[in-house]
Amino acid sequence: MTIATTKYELFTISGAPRPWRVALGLVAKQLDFDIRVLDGSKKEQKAPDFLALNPRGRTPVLKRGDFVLTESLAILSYLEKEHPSPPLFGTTSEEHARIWEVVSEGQHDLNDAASALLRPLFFLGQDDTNEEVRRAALAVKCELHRLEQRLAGSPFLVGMRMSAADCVCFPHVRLILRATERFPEVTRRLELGPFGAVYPHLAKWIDRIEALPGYEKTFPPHWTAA
Ligand SMILES: N[C@@H](CCC(=O)N[C@@H](CS)C(=O)NCC(=O)O)C(=O)O
Repeated sequence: MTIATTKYELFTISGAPRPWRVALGLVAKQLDFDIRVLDGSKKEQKAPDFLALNPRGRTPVLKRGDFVLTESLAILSYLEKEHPSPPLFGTTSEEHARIWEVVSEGQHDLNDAASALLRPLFFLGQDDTNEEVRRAALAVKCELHRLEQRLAGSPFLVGMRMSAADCVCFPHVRLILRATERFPEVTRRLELGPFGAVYPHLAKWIDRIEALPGYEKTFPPHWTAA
């Protein structure tokens, strides 16, 4: 089979940050793709037909014909090789390295900080009276402050153009914004909101990415249904 002409299929779970990274990469590269949303509450990612694609039972999975790939960063890297323009990993060595620097921070520091805050807020019904929530909010503020400083000097996290750094960090930041929308009082007491007032550059960056043609396809369906 010639996979070059076959449309991409992206398997995701609504609101899950790692598959959202890939969806943004596909949108940034203006690639056509079908999105297959698995129901995490029904554990569809652990069903036999999905385990046949990814034995770890996780999303994202990108499928193109017979070619199946897991791991968000590997998929972004694959898309870059397949479709070099527009680039997601820069054009110079310095830019390439800087993008990887922010990608790595997003993958580890931002991801860990955001998960530690969002899990208790969204899934455990906790609030700012909880010591762990307050500690997690401090780590999140530290990460958001770093990103805010970057965006004070350029429209995207690394330079003038959307890169893999934006694809990786955006979903985590958008989920934090979602928390400030869902829990305005709690997040205000945690000094994370109102988001646009506390993080004006991040808010404009979110608007910039949300204005990309095709962005709406990446948006978690259950957020619009709610
Ligand atoms: N290192 C993987 C992590 C993938 C991952 O943890 N995916 C989550 C969604 S963000 C998932 O599918 N979780 C479902 C589960 O573990 O059952 C990547 O970057 O793609």
